[in-house]
Amino acid sequence: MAWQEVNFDGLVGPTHNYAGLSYGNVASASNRGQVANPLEGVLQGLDKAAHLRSLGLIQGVLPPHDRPHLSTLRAHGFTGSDAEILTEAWRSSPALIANVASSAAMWTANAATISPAPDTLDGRTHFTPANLAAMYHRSIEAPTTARILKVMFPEGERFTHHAPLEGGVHMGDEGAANHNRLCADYGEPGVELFVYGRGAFETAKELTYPGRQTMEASKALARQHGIKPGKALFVRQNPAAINAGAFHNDVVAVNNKNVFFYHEEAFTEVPKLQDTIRDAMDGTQVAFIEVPKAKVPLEDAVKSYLFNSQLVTVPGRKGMTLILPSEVKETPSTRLYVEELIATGGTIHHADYLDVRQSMRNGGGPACLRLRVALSDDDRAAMGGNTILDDARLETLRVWAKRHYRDRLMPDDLADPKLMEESFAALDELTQILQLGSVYDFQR
Ligand code: SUG
Repeated sequence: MAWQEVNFDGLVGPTHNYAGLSYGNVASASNRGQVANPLEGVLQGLDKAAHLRSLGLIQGVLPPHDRPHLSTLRAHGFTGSDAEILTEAWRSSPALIANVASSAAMWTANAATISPAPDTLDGRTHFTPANLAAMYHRSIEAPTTARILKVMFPEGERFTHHAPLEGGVHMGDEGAANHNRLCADYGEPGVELFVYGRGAFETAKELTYPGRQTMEASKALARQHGIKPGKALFVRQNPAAINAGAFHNDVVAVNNKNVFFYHEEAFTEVPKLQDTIRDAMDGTQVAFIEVPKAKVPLEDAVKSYLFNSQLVTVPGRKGMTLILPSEVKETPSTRLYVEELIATGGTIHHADYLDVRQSMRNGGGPACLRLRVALSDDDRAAMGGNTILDDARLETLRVWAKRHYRDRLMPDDLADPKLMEESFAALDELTQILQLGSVYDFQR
């Protein structure tokens, strides 16, 4: 049976803006208050998806969430019509509106942690939506994510869904952005590497920025997914990386199959980590590509998002391919490093650069925008909805975006009831295109 890694890219939402909501995320803080262009953002994302498809990879999408999130405002005691709720909440707290109107669900690497069937004791693919407890604007994502994933991967003999972890920031879980899966091939049993920022019950004095994921949360995920004995590994992210702005591990490390590409300072005890991974891999060779700080300082890794690239196996292409944000080319140290990497002709043979600047300005690179799911052909046949792209669906989504999205948005525009109406109309139509049913609160 053929297995593939399918990337599900989050569509940039109609309320995409720069509100500076994520403390510890350098790009989010420094672009606060800039003019955003949601239309350009969604089209850049679709171009990325189209590029991966043109390489022969299977590409899906995940829809934006309904924003402003009126259910959250109702839960805060606001009453009346939708427009009255929005107006009154804005009068009471523009910051609350910025949070409940964020389009942050587009970074689907944070949507969930997924353990594919070959890794689990019951032979099913396990999904846990991330609680994203660390940031208020993201902590409201999980219920909608859960609903969407359940439509796409129906509960049953192939797929099973867990509730997001309870326990607030103590059980902070940021999903696949802190999770790597090493394997010989996608359908072979893998080793799952969970990366956390801090212990749930410690005061992490060495952190100046939040360690969003806790060790206890990572361990709970591995337990509830029933990962085979010895195949779940746990490693702490280097506090220096978090303090430099690597708020998720996928800002300093990425892997594909048996290749692990990471910055020298991503973890504290790299030799020990390599040994642990080698032992767990039971003879499958692992290629560790460690990028030295002498060549790429941590600051440049964070600024350029070198490691927030997608590392993919392209049918018919020798070696692996990095899908990189254009910022890597514009940062001298990372441009040079990638040139050298390709020239040595080791494991990674190709570098494709893409423009996802609308997302990058909020700290979301190519890898943040995608949720990876290893699926067999039979798994894909069992999926619900219609979220896998072909050329026609890509074109439909482009036309849909051009009809509904604005090309200019400032944080103050989030108070506009017309923007809310436009967004809900766009999403209502999108659920029909993607055949997802009524997944949004405003449809229920
Ligand atoms: O959670 N930015 C997101 C970026 C997420 C990137 N994802 C991964 N690394 N996988 C975050 O910090 C900024 C929103 C704003 O400031 O308007 C934001 O939420």
